[in-house]
Amino acid sequence: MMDQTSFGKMPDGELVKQFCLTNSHNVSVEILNLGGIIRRWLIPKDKDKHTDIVLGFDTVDDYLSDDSYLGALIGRYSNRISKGKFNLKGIDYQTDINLGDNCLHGGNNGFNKKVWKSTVLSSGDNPSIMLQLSSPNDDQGFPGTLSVKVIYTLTEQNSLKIEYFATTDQITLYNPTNHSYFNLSGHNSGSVKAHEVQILASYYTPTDKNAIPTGEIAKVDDTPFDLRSMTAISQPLSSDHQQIEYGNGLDHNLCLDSYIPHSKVATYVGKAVAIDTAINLKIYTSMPGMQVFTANHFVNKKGKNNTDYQAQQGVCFETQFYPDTPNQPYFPSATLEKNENFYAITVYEVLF
Ligand code: G6D
Repeated sequence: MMDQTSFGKMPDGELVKQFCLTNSHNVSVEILNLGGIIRRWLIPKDKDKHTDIVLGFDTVDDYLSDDSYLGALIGRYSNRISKGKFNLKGIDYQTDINLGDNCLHGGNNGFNKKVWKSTVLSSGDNPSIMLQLSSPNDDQGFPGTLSVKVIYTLTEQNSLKIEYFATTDQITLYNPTNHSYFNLSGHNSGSVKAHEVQILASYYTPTDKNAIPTGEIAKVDDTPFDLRSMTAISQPLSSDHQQIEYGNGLDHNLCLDSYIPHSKVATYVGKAVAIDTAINLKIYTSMPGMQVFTANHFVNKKGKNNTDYQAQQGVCFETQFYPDTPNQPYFPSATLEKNENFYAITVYEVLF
């Protein structure tokens, strides 16, 4: 089922629409055409009650003034590019700088702040919405006109499928993700420290104190990033490992063991479980990396239903290419060639 409502207006008056996708098990996902934001994800509980498993806001202004990308589609480049600089085929580029002296999540006016063209693809079983965006040449300093399409589908197996498509008229970078903050006990239930997680990654990319990768692809063995067996999030968060100190918690890219270049198949890469609600989230993707981030900087962030979000109130599983890839020759390439057809898929399956 698909229900379309008005969510609000942009400063220039453009309408922001909300699409509520509901399946036959009464799971609902609310998606905005602003930034492709996942605003609510409702898991049925008792009669007429539900658990909302993602953090979010209640107004357009809250989303436009947010610096944490709650629920948003990210582009052109998820995570960081060191000093916003990179070179493609001998040409140097400089992107917008919006975090220290680096570029984060495609610059200050990234895809999360854009109103995407929206088309309902299916309003019956497996409700589906297509969002499209044309990013012009030199948008935030990135080369080429990039035509992007993202299709969200809520399946009868309680999975949200996110498919990314893109083409460009000249060589560029493209590294998309969705930046949802999950709390499987409920967005307003406090810390996710008691969640248990598993991530099938034998390596990770250590960073400097500004979250820029050193270039090393390091083994997770004997580090807080070894999440290959179910681990309470509190465990890595309580580590005195230098990388945890740099991130002020978990805020690192894990190198997924399943990655096969140019694969179009979403492979199981991990899961999270809330012990109190027994809600499970399984993650599948075709992408090479996943930034695991525990909202370490939140302080009284006013969210939905007047909830104050604090540090570690959500956990992100941002499937993506590695950070700063254009400057790291040994990282899987995030370069998109002229007229190449980009495709990536991530699936979040909820069991309850
Ligand atoms: C912080 O380092 C983190 C990023 O990974 C995250 O995406 C952002 O907050 C919202 O900068």
